[in-house]
Formats: sequence, C-alpha cells, structure tokens
Amino acid sequence: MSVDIPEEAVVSLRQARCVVALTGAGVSAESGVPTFRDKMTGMWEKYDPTQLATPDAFRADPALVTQWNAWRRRLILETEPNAGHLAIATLSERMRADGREFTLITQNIDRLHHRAGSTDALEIHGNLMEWRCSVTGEITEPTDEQLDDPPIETEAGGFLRPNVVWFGESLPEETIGRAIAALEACDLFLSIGTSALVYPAAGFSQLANAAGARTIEINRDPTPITDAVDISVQGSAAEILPALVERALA
Ligand code: BV8
Repeated sequence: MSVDIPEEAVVSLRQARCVVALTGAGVSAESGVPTFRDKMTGMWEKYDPTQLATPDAFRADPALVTQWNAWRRRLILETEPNAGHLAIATLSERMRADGREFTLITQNIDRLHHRAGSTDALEIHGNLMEWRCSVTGEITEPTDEQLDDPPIETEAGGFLRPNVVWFGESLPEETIGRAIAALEACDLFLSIGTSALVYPAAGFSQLANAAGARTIEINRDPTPITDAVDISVQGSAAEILPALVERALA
C-alpha cells in the first residue's frame, strides 16, 4: 500500500545535518508489543500500567509488580523488530556515513531498537531486560526460572526490580544529559509513535523547536503536540518510516 508522505518531510530529512528522533510505544506496536495506553490483556486487563510502574506499587507488592514485568519481558522476547525499527537503524547508519549527525532517544524499554541495529539508542526510561537490586543498584539479567518465583530477594536484603524509570523517579542523568545536548543542537526533530503525554520526553519537541529545529510528528493518532509541530504525518510508523527514509536517502 503506497503511503502518503508529504514532500516537505522528505526534503527536510534529506537536507538535515543533525537529526534527533524520539520514539515511543507506537514504534513497537506492530511488533506486537502492546502500547502503554492500549488495554492490557489476560490477568492484567484490570490493571492500569501507570499505577503499576511506580516505586509505591513495588514497595506495596513486589511480587505483583515483578510478575507484571516478567509477563511483559516474556511477551517482548517473543517479538521481532519491525520495518520501522529497521528504517531508523538504516537512517542512522547512512547519515553518519555522510558525516551527518543522528541521535535516537527512546522511551521504550523493549530493546527492539538495539536488536534492529540501533545499539546506541538513548534509553531514557531504561530497559526491561536488565534488572537491579533495590538496595545496591547492582545490575543483572535474571533467568526465566528466577522470574517464575517472584519476588526475587537479593543478598543485600532487597529485591530485584526492572532497570526502568518508574513514574516519580528521575531519569538516568548521563543519558538525559546527552539527549538534551542533542536536542539543543539539532536542526530536525522527529517524534515517532508517542502520545506525548509523559514528561520530560513530552517536552522535547518544544526544546528542539526553541533550538531552531524543524519538527515532524509521525503518529497513528493526534497528540497534544500535533498542532505545534511543523509537519504531522498520521499513520503507521512501520509503513511511514521505510517510505520516508527510502525517499530521503535516494
Ligand atoms: C521525572 C518505564 C523527575 C516504566 C515509563 C513535568 C516534568 C517532569 C515530570 C513530570 C511533569 N509532569 C508530570 C510529571 C511526572 C511524570 C509524568 O510525566 N506523568 C504524566 C503521566 C503526566 N513523569 C515522571 O515521573 C518521569 N520522571 O520526570 O523525574 C520528577 C520526579 C518526580 C516529580 C516530578 C519530576 C518519569 C517518566 C517515565 C515513566 N516510565 N516507562 C515501564 O514501562 O514500566 S513511561 C511509559 O510511557 C513508557 O516508557 C512509554 O513509552 C511512555 C510514554 O508513552 P508512549 O511511549 O507515548 O506510549 P503510549 O501508549 O502513551 O502512546 C503510544 C502512541 O503510539 C499513541 O499516541 C498511538 O497513537 C501511537 N501508535 C500506536 N500504534 C502506532 C502508533 N503510532 C504509529 N504507528 C503505530 N503502529
């Protein structure tokens, strides 16, 4: 199916010297990873992710939060990167080969960008493959067997928790510092597959705009930034990204 890509978006990407792309759960949707605001399924149907992804929820019931994250981790490990992830990896490789800059910032914790080849993605919300001791912060990758018996106590007397950023927790300092530096230097900002509701990521398009960058949103549905960006392309990231990248790099 041919995708309708505004020529203005193609020209902006072709001419950009320093691109920053921000991705959200919508980029992984077509790999089969439920987005943050999709209804959850099975035993998790009655839960609200924003209520489970908090330090208070973990303190109150470490077994439940461990079980929820083990379920998401197992679901993610059964998925593959989609054409959208691969298009972003291709864009990054080609822009750097041309001496241009490309920074990928992701809110996603599924590591599908890594598996598609974007191994330097800035994971501002962490990732679900790594877990850490709630007392020492020591990072480990638990086995399926360990995760089948939640909660997982650590030698330091704490529990293993996902190495992700929960609501109310600060983002990893070094990672967010690199993201902000890239945003302040870019001449094109792409917001892809995110509802633009979670801060500070939801404020990145304004930061890029203030730095003089053109802004493009690629998203299935309208969001709070749709009217503010220079170009809005509504539709599937897995269809739009390959078409946009192919034409911009032609
Ligand atoms: C913090 C990891 C300092 C965990 C997540 C102002 C400034 C700073 C903070 C705040 C602020 N106002 C409020 C806050 C607090 C809070 C916040 O933003 N709350 C919101 C709800 C109002 N922010 C924080 O707590 C952050 N911490 O700032 O520290 C601080 C501390 C305390 C107090 C103040 C400041 C931490 C936020 C990180 C939370 N962790 N995830 C986990 O996953 O378990 S957030 C979670 O939401 C995921 O990371 C997810 O990626 C992210 C954002 O959601 P989206 O990715 O956008 O996903 P969503 O489902 O919403 O949307 C998907 C979109 O895709 C949709 O629009 C859909 O149309 C589109 N789509 C679907 N399919 C497709 C598609 N598009 C294209 N193609 C498709 N096929």
